[in-house]
Amino acid sequence: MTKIKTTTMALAVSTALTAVSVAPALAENWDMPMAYSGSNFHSVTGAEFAECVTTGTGGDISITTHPSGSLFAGADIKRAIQTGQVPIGERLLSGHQNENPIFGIDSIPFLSPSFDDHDKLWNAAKPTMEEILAEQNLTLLYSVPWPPQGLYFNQEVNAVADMEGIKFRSYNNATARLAELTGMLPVQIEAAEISQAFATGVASSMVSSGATGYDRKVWESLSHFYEVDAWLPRNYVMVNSGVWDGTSDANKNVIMGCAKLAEYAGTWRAKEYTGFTLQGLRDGGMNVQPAGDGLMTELRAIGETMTAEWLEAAGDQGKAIVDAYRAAQ
Ligand code: PCA
Repeated sequence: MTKIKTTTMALAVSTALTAVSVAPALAENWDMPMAYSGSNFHSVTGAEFAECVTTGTGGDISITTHPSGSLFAGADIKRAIQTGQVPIGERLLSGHQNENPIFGIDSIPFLSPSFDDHDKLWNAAKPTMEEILAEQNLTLLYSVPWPPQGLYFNQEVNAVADMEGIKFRSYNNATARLAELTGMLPVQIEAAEISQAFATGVASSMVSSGATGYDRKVWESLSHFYEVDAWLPRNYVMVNSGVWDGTSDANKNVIMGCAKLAEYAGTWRAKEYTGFTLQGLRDGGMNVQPAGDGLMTELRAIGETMTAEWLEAAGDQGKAIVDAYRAAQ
């Protein structure tokens, strides 16, 4: 009798356990803060990624994007993911170069000025970047470059001497350093705030892509864009590693598949958007042209100084990435 009872109970317990293990996981909603405007190609790519995950996991995980820094301002997004305030988000990682110089690998002037070069730099840097992020409780899902960076002004500029004393909007350490080395006055401002900053005279120049100038309609305040192709910074979509570890293998596979698609589509858009947005600046009334030879020579010399400074700060780890990149060229 006792034996039967035990067996019955064991059966009941194992049935209950089976029932638990096959029960559908509770549907989760992941809020995904993003720093740039909803119409920006990174945000469009992020929204498609979110939809892909929501559909692909059968609604187990639905992702809601929050562009324009509406949930967290750009500068706060990384910390919010690290500390689990949100499970996932997108950030321009070079904005955190003061935590680790390696985060600034994509903002070294003239090191990798084209999409093809930049791809090689990214391949060389990716394993180290993933390790550093893992130490910070972050798992990298995908990363998409911005179009090449050029200089915006509200006047004609033919030489570094013409920049003296101009208020310059910066978005990371490298851009602030560029301002210092050209005699300008850096003020750090998120992209979401720049239309207002230019309209009110808080700044009247910046280095950025045609994409950001176009998204923020900067022709309302600025007159010139000089194509410099200084570097291509990247945005990164990261997930909190604890959340990631708690995600089923099946759902991880779906998310990684969606991430690959997003990286491909986002990179393609960045390339397409380069010409499209420069034309948009022209249509807005701006003078858009390559920087003159004299200015480029001066900027290249500044680039060499900044490359040396970065290599010094980033030590062996940084040198290994740059060596691997140069070997792949
Ligand atoms: N736009 C972003 C970063 C690089 C870019 O092209 C910005 O200006 O904030």
